[in-house]
Amino acid sequence: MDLTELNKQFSICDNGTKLRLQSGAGDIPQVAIENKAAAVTISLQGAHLLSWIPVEQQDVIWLSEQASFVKGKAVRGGIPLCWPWFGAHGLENKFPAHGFARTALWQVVDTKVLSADETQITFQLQTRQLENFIQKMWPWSTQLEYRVTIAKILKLELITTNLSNEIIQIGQAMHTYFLVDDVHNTIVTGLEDKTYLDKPDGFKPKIQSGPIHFESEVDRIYLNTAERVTIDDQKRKIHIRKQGSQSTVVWNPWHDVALKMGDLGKNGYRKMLCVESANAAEDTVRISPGGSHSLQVCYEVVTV
Ligand code: TA6
Repeated sequence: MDLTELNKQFSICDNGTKLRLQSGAGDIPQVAIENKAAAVTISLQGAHLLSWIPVEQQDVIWLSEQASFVKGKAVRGGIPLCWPWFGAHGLENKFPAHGFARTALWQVVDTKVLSADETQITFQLQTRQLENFIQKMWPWSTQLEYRVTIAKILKLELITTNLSNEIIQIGQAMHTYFLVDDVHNTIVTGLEDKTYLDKPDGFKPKIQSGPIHFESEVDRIYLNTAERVTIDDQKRKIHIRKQGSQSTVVWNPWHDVALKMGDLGKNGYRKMLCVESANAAEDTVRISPGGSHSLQVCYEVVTV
């Protein structure tokens, strides 16, 4: 990827807005964007957002101090895009967990200044252009467009367009790792009384009683959940609103699982919490030939 050429086409330097493509860790290209309201860094591998810092805030996104930046390897933290399946593949256990979009190299196709405090960048991934081994896992020609609007409220939209002649079925998630002050003192509201599938207990269905507290491993898919969810770590609240998603995943591996995973960093589990806007479990999306599906998510931070 020729960064000079990309910068000629897409860089911005305009009255407080700066957008620049640069070489990131592991020599993986990334884009840094800054305007009057916020700053982000997004890796082109996976169109993976690594950081979102609204003005006068600390980062809203957690990135492991032990995250490895290696071509073709998923990064621990940030906002991985799980697509075209969520979790383990339904039939083939050799296929990578959470699909292949998070490790593929995406193209930048558009950058725009919407105002002094709102900048938009669009990434694209065409499955037809990917390596043969990926096309064997996913033989349907599909286009993904990921539009990120950097502002006081971060807006993310992932549009899947089916370019094949068959109906396709996808699962997906914005597998966002939020930075929390301490997960022990953090609660999640908005999922009360909802049914969830409890992964550590063999995906047994259970009912959520009250807000979610974190005292041990939590790995759950909440079903039929389209409403606003809030993370409250006693220092700030993060509101999550979404469209095109009927399931919400809440995950913290806790101490022992984190230790086995090996890339969460010392006590990293205390500082991270994944609340994922998903199409997971029974909530898969069927898209007709020529049709599209849009998953939209926005994050807003309110200081307590
Ligand atoms: O979204 C929760 C989850 O599916 C967990 O079960 C957990 O293992 C996690 O994602 C991380 O997956 P990864 O493939 O990134 O190691």
